[in-house]
Amino acid sequence: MTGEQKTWTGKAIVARDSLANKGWKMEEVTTKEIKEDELLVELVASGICHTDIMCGSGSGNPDLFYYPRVLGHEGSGYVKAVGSKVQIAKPGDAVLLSFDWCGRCESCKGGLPSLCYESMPLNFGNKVSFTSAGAEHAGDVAGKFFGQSSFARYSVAKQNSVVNVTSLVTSKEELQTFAPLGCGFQTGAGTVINVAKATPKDSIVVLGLGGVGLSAIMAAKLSGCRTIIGIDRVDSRMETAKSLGATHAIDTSKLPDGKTVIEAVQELCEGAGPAVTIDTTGVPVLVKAAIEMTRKGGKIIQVGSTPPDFQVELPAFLFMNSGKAYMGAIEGNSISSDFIPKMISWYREGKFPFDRLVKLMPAEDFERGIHEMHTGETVKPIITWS
Ligand code: CXF
Ligand code: ZN
Repeated sequence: MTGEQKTWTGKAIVARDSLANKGWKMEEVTTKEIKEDELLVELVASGICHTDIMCGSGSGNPDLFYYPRVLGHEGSGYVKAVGSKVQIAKPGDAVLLSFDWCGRCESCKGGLPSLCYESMPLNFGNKVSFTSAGAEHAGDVAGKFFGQSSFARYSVAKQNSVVNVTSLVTSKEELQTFAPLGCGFQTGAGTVINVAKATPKDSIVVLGLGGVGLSAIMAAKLSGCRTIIGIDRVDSRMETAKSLGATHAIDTSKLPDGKTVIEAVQELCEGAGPAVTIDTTGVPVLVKAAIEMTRKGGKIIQVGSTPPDFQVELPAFLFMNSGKAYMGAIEGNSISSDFIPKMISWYREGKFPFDRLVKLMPAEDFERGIHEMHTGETVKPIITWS
């Protein structure tokens, strides 16, 4: 490890119980010493993603829901110290946090680190990164969610979850705005570009117009898709989708009497349906509709987290005859160190204006950010640490 200082103390959002039980608290924690393949990052900002809320909201499955822990997996900051085997960054470098991958498994070796057998999807975290000094709660606190746990002023990050953007950012303020690139924006854009490989010949439907869905809309526009349909039930998001390139927006709360969302979509797509349908909602009724509305030979890509026990039932014979493919994708099949620089260059060219989706607020206001994300007032809350 380079540098003298071995541990850092600062604020973190510690989930001691589920969010619904008001179990997320701002506390002072001290980082554990970094290992040879880890970095100590001073966060300047963290994006809030639904996966943080999902993993910090439940109980029952101890692999998924355990406390106390620091969540957060979208983040940006500056490196304070690096372990002896870290090659990707040095103290002072600007970095974005994304997801961890092992580099040894068949997925990683095959260029699909987001499908890492060791680190993803739900085997992240559960490793101690912090100690809390608070008299009320002294003791160890888990970190390394997605390899890093970004909801802290100082955090320990596995080297593979870190992307060096020193040469790509111009200021601390810009670095703060870039915080969500490592998950939400990469997931939406990567699903269209890397998974669907959408082209101008394709019509595309995106269900759910949050950070992931609206990034998918921007990427569909970037890919020249001929018909781009956004579906949601929050008015302002419909407008945002259109201003980002959607050719149509469907408000499911305002469908004319008797018309289903499936009919509404198919009417806009030559009666046959879209070639690509991306579900970012995880809402069972919409997942079923997504599969049905898609044209023969089309792809349905599941990106939103459904309730864990929800099962999709398919009539196998008819489904075979439809030639459709229902598939899952995580993080848009992205290799973050390639895809994040690409998103930044599209942003610079005005083709991926993700800054229009974010709202910055002090880390102490995290509950407001979560609330505004749920009501639809804010697409992507970013909490700032300094
Ligand atoms: C997650 C969705 C749940 C599985 C891991 C990846 N994506 C973004 O947060
Ligand atoms: Zn996420």
